[in-house]
Amino acid sequence: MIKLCGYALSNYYNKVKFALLEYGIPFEEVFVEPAQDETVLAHSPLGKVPYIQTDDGDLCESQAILEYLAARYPDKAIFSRDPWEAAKERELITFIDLHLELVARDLYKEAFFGGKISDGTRALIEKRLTRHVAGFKRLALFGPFLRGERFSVADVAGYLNLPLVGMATQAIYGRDFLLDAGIDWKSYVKAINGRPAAQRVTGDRKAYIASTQAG
Ligand SMILES: N[C@@H](CCC(=O)N[C@@H](CS)C(=O)NCC(=O)O)C(=O)O
Repeated sequence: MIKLCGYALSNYYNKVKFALLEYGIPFEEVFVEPAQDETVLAHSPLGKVPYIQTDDGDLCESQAILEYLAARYPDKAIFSRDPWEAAKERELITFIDLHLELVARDLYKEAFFGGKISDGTRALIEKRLTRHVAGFKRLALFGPFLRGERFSVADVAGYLNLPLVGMATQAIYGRDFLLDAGIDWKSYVKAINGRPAAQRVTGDRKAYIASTQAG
């Protein structure tokens, strides 16, 4: 059985976990925190989570993992069977993970972890995100899902990453760049919250946060 290694605070761990649950692929979770030591580096070359362990070996990078799962379990139809639709799902995931979340990530140190970012970083990220949010708005349908009426794998990335972009920009700039651009990510998240896979992922994240605060 696939072992999913990482922890419930990680949005990319949760992206893979959501997909495994949503598409009914059996897996077990192994608690691993990111680290620059050999215990993690031996499995995930940058010391990041998530990674999976399979009979063939280790695999990191959440999108590579989703692509592997899609190829390994074709009957689960993780991506749409229609090639165009599947490509549009991949396009959206790239926008969310690369053009939005990865850019906003440079804000997290100050937005979520009590650190400080430089004025240069603040200005650079504002410029980049403003352009990328506008581009994403042209692409995403929000009907209510990213591709329209039907939930797709793109919504797995959207559910986990759009709130981080909204909350981080709110914390640093005093305005939520997504809401400001007319992207109502809060209603979008609500539309997905009812899914059992989303409930499990969100419940586990909250339980993890509560356990760290208690201890
Ligand atoms: N592109 C990677 C990103 C993974 C990632 O950044 N994971 C974070 C946790 S959410 C991590 O391990 N950070 C530790 C580090 O960057 O050293 C993916 O899609 O899996």
